[in-house]
Amino acid sequence: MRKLPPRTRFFAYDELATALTYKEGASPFVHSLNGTWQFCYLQSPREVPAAFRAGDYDAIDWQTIKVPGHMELQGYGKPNYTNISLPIPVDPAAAPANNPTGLYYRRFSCTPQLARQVLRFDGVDSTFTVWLNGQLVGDGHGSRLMTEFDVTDLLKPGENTIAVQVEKWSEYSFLEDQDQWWLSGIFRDVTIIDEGGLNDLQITPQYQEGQWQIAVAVQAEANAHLRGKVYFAGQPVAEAALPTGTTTIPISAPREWTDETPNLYTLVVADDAAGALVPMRFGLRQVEMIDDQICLNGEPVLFNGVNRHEFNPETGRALTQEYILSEVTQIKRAGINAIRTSHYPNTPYFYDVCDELGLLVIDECDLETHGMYVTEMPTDDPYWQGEFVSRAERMVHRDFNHPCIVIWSLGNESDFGENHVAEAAAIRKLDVSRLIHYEGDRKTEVADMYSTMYTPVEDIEKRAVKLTHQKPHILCEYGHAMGNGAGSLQDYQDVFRLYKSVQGGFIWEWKDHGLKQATPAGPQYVWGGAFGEPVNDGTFCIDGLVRPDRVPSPGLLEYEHVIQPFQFFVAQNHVVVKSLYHYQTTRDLVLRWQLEVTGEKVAGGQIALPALAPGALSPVLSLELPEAGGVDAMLNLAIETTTVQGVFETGAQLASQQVAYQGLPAQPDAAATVSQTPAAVTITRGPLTVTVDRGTGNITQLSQDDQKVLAGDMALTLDRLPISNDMNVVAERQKERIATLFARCESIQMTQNDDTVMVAIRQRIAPPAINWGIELAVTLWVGAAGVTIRTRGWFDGEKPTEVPRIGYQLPLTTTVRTVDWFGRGLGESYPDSLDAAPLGHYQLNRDQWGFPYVVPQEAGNRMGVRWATITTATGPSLHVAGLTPFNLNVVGGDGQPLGNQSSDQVRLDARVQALGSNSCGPLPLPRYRLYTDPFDFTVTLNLQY
Ligand code: IPT
Repeated sequence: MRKLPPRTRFFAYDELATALTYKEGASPFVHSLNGTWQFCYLQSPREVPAAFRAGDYDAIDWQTIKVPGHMELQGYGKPNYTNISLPIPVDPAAAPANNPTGLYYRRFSCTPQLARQVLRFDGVDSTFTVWLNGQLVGDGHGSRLMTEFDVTDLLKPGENTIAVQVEKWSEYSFLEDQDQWWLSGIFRDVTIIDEGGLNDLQITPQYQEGQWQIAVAVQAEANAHLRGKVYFAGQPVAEAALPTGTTTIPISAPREWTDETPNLYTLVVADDAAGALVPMRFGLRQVEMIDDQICLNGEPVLFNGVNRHEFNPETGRALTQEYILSEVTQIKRAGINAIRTSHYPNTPYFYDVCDELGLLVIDECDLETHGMYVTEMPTDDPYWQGEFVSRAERMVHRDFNHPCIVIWSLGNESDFGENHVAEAAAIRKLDVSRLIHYEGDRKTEVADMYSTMYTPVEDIEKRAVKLTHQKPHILCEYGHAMGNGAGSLQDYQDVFRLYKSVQGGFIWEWKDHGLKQATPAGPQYVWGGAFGEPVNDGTFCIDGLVRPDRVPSPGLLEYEHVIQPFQFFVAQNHVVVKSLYHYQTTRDLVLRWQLEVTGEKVAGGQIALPALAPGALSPVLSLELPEAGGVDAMLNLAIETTTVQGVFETGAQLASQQVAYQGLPAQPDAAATVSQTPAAVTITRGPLTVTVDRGTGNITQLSQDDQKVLAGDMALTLDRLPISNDMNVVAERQKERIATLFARCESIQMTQNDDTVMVAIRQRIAPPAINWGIELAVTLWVGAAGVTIRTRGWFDGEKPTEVPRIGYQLPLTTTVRTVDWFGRGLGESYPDSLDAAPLGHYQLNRDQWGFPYVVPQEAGNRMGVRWATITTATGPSLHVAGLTPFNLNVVGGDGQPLGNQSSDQVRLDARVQALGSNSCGPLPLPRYRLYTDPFDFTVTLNLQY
């Protein structure tokens, strides 16, 4: 058999220095057959002249073609773009009678130097037959897979000839119906390689009992004596003899590979008898499921990914190394950490770049049968099983050693059936060190993760909260970036960050695949139909984050901002930066800031950021801000590099954020102290003390010089007394159990400087018995302004559609005496009843606050409040300021309208429900209703005498 079984793709070198460069062009054992070939374009294989098969090449009337390249982009036939539909009859038993066929031929000289010569095709679309010096070598298929032939006995020293016949359509076209241009020909490298005694090499990194090692599986000629030496940064770090079979080599002082720390080792296999050195790079990284999460080196992964087709607007899927390097660099610079090779194994060099730059790859099998749905999918048909399996095996063998590949994908859009089950089994037999993905496997029978496409945010949330023990969810496609789009990327990212069972996704897609064409109006990018194709899918190939020329669209800028690796927490002049990295400790970064009032810069500066461990908060950083803020004052923050870091130049911006700036409080500096017990965190600053319960995450006490203000938790609540116009919805509300919510603290993180403390709390609030809840991200600042609380919340599960209010309830130890406020007044206001309540500065005593409805019910809300001072019968008064207008109300401690209660409750609400007149008329108009959308509000509380 001349055709070699699938194996790892490797090259031999004659010197260590060139072997370590990993540049195949530097090896004397690599003979590229790329370049200009003679070419003859025919309408069908039936037209192939007998002279060609007889090896009489001079008898043929040749034109020329560039290899690698596509026939259709060099004047031979036309491109055709389809997404799902097949442009030929859906009949795999017969290729169409009109089946464009290209005959390729060239002379080359090559002097064999080592024991064996292998002819390697990296990609030919869709089937081919090859002859060397007029002798039949064999045939190949699997357009995006490698095919190798042993040609040792056919090559002659000096001049040789090679001839290849390529057919555009074959039965395999039905398995290669990806959403792309149909482009055929020899579109990847053709090479003859000299080889010594090594036949195959698989390196599996293993982490066991705190120690890294590699398992090196070698297949070699019987008489070969191979030695392996491991290099890191050019220096040898380990070595071992490599007999056929598996040898384990421990690696001491390990430098792990992750997408953030792409440390690469090179194993150089020396075959002294042959005088050949085979370098193979690897990375120390372990992919595994821990606690139902996809983990890399023990840490859960969040995929901030893109789907990437191989595409160049002039050369189609024939890409140069320079083009691949600059494109993957652009992807990495955007902060993207993962690529799905939609929907086929890529040009081999792509994985070298991902190994070097640090990108997590889902390597997808060259398999999509989408268009066959009109007849019958081949998924369960035994006829196709061998082909399904061998495609997967060829991918895994070829790409086995790349650390960047963390997941194998069985293919795309091919339903799910027995042939996928066989495919997955074949992959697991070859490689237990990676996970398996297949979106069509909805019940995750063989896939390690639940993968979906374009799932609405609400549906992701519903599953996320359903079960603790379930396979993780990833979105292999979402955010359809066709034209102007995609929207809601931040909404997706919030959900990815909130729920541990959701591990991110991959935008569809990286780039527009518009072909560049000369038109009377000059060169233009064209889409399906531009070549008169009767079956085409129009503009569905123009759906990327960048244009065909890789100019970023606004969609990419949005995505970059949404996935940026830092989060900013800000209160007044204080900033805390959180690192969202998983593996790297930051270095050489500055926080640059600028204050703008009505868009004009009034102050600015920069602060060096201390090194931040993964996931860590910075200390509280104080900015030298002017005292005055106001509604038009905006603080712009950015994090920049001060040295070259990987793909980032000095001065590169890694993250940015804008926040409103309200000005500085007048209070003096004071020392802040934190005391912690297993039950609570207590922060004291000057006379103010704030206590947070570690179990619930709620503030349980606010006190001034030991005078306690709260009689119970300051909890986020949703209920209020029903009004008469609620009479028809009360029963429903009871079923939703909004009045009895349980709070649970999921995490609490703290940071501080001398006079300010920040606490970041994650909470979950949920009713008993039924399936919905609210995820809360609360940041609490104790500083000169008092306690600033930013609360962001997301409803999830089978959530109620509407709720009566969303906000904090502060049960006081005493009663309210007076309320002084700036907001709507003098009387109460609700979203659909506020015309008689203009904004102003008002003051009322407790007995004037709520309207005494004859039937007791909700009353007294004031909308649009900017600040309020609430004095009490005994103890300190409470001052509240909102970053944006909030709702204020005072009711009795028992939740009833104010009367003769002995203590009261203050409510600070983000939003309240409207009134309507549904007791005998309509519900509130939709535009006034309080839907259970995500919310975000900030209030600052201070106590004073
Ligand atoms: C999905 C395909 O997987 C992808 O290749 C692309 O065609 C995308 O649609 C549309 O641009 S499949 C679709 C049926 C959701």
